[in-house]
Amino acid sequence: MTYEFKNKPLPYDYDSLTPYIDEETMIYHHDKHLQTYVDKLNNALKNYPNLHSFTLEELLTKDLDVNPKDTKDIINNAGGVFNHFFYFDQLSKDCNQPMGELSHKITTDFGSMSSFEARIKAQAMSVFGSGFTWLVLNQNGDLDIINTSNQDTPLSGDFTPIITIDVWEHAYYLKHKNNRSAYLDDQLKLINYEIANQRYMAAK
Ligand code: MN3
Repeated sequence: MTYEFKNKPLPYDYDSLTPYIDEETMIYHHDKHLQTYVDKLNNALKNYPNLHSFTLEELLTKDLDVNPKDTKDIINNAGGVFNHFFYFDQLSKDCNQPMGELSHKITTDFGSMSSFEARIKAQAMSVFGSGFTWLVLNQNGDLDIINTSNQDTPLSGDFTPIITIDVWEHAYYLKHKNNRSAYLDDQLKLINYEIANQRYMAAK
């Protein structure tokens, strides 16, 4: 996908993640928050036809030939779109068991599935302000858990993302209020490990 960017429909119904994430949260998160990043990104790119053939990944990793005052606007909003596509694509109630080679790799690198879940939850609890927590593959071919701030992505570093958790309050405040811990427990029941395994196989 390149300019002009469009919001992707969710690959499932807005209410299909209940009771872990409620329908209203999904409607606001996808139709309002994500749509705003899409609109702002298109607006920021409007006057840069030299960037209209760039994918999100290219916008986020290449040196952009733009007026320096516009760089942040483009990067922040491209990050917002990338992060949310990545997040929404991997949510499901039905594929919550680790599978394939990723399952073995999680056990090898973290000891067990439960210690992996404890690690990623603790990392997400430690996000100060707004951001995302990621399971990534690092350059040594090992799994790592990292945080990014605001709408930064792991793409600019030396990582390939496998799983992400949106830790912005807009991802959970309507249902879980200020209880991030309860949100994360619910979130861990929604990881689509079929998608995660596909991402891992493509990355390694
Ligand atoms: Mn979000």
